[in-house]
Amino acid sequence: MSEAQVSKSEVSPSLVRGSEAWSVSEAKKIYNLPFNDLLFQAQTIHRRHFDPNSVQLSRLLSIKTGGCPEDCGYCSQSVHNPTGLKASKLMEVERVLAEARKAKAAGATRYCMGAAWRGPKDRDMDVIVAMVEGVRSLGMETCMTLGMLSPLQAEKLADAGLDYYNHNIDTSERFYSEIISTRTFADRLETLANVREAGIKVCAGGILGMGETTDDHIAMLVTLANLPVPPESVPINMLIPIPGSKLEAAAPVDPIDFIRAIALARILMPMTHVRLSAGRNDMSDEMQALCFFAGANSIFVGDTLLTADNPGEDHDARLFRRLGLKPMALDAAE
Ligand code: SAM
Ligand code: DTB
Ligand code: SF4
Repeated sequence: MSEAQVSKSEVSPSLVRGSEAWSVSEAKKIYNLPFNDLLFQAQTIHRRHFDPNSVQLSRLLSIKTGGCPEDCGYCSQSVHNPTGLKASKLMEVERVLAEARKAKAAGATRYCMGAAWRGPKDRDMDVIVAMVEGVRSLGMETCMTLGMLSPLQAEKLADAGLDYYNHNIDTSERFYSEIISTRTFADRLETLANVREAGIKVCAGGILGMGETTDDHIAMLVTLANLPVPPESVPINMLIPIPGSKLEAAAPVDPIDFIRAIALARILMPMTHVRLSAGRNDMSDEMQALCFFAGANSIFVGDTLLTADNPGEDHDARLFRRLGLKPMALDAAE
């Protein structure tokens, strides 16, 4: 059993089927527990594996913005979405390192670099490798999200010392084609397999609030939990509706459903860092507090994500004070 896997015996026996893979019906039973029972289960499991008052801090940087050929309906950076975003070229390594130094000084332990690509071109790999090496030498964990990766590209990133690769499955297999047509759910799983095979830690999650059902939330989390090795990090994003994108008018997700999904992620993947990811700007402090209680233990800090707004340092510092939370130290974040 891998480090990220945990036996089902940790969940109340009435919820356990006995074999190792989670079934959708088991997950549904957990998801539909009375809210207090669900949160109690999630918090109990959370405490077995983590300090319940520590939250891992990651910082994002868009190293190549806009002009992306993929048609992800939610994204500000797709050429298929007339969002008015200005495209830019791949950033220079020195600029990336200057930003990473600032993030470290502000308490972030993981630096995540994102590019609006279908996948990296081989000609970009040397610059990407230099970014990974440079950020690592600052003493931060490194994460990249560059789109699809071939086995060879994954190996190159692993050799550079990349700690994590983010590639989201985004939603359930059933709902996926409603959101993206230029690459398939199976393509996503293939990149995740290439990343895992290369020995890089996996960060994979999705978005809630794109018009999917709660069954899609459950199915997405079961797919993640049943990967041969579950992801070390699972970002749960709440859709940021981007004006001009296909999903600009999507009905917002019910906050209680969102919190239930966080709790289910914690129960299905007890040792994973569950990140309360995009969309915190549209969440009350009280909703975020319930997400932490349900088992979320990672956030993005800083006033921007890739292109969209995030609560700034002051707001998060106040939230942490109000809740008695502290930033997770790097050794506990690994
Ligand atoms: N181009 C790369 C890719 O798609 O793999 C990396 C960057 S992409 C922006 C990373 C992830 O951010 C997406 O898979 C999606 O889950 C999330 N995301 C993008 N736009 C979002 C939005 N408007 N609201 C919430 N999450 C979003
Ligand atoms: C993830 O799941 N969320 C982050 C990260 N992985 C790369 C990205 C959120 C993007 C939010 C929209 C934007 O900033 O454009
Ligand atoms: Fe491109 Fe990633 Fe945005 Fe999809 S989510 S359009 S792949 S940048």
